[in-house]
Amino acid sequence: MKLLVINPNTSSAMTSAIAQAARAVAAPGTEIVAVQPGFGPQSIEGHHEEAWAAAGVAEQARLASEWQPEATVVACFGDPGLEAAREALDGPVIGIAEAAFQAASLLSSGFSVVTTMTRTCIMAERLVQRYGFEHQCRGVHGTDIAVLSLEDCPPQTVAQIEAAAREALARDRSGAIVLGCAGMAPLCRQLTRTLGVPVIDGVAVAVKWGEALAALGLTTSKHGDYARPLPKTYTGFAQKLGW
Ligand code: 2AL
Repeated sequence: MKLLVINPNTSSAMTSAIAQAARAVAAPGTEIVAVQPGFGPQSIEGHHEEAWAAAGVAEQARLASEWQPEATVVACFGDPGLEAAREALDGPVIGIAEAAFQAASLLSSGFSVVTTMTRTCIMAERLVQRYGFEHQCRGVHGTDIAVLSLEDCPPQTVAQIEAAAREALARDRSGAIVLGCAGMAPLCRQLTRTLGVPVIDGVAVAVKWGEALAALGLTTSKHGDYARPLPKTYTGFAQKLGW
């Protein structure tokens, strides 16, 4: 099967790292196709950037609607453009934040999120509320590590994330850690070893659930709001991106 991974930011180094993390967990018969928007910010650490990233995901989902991947993963922790992609695509479309919250709530009675810039914490907290995980998520913790500094992650950055996770586990009395950025995917195994608790990388979980749902023959419902967007005229640079 072909599984599309959309990195909503425009860092090609991060797209490659995410693709590698996805391939590391994918089944032998799964081909990972990794893409990024043709425009927009190199990293997503605020509302303005996230708005552009959502448009970028809509762009990539529109382009992918021509070949309809069997499953799709939106690989940024804000899940930007997730529902737009569900309208465009027939296969399951999984956002890494939603997937990670679901996995963490199956593995622990409560989890903590360790993320990048402190200013992104409110975005993660709103996602927790939107998806209904207020009772399982016991805290969202910023590290003030910039997303792009994860591309070439030095040992002191890994140590900083590990320290924040340890503090979160103690302070929140939680049993699992959710990594709050797709750029942290390559660190998951190492952190699982050193922390001794389930560490959830949403990219890995979303790939496996995309595969599982597709294998079960399950697709995105086209009954209701995830039906194809209505045909209408798009203008400006989005001219070719409508239906
Ligand atoms: C992210 C992410 O996953 N990709 C990105 O550019 N920003 N998330 C985050 N919390 O910083």
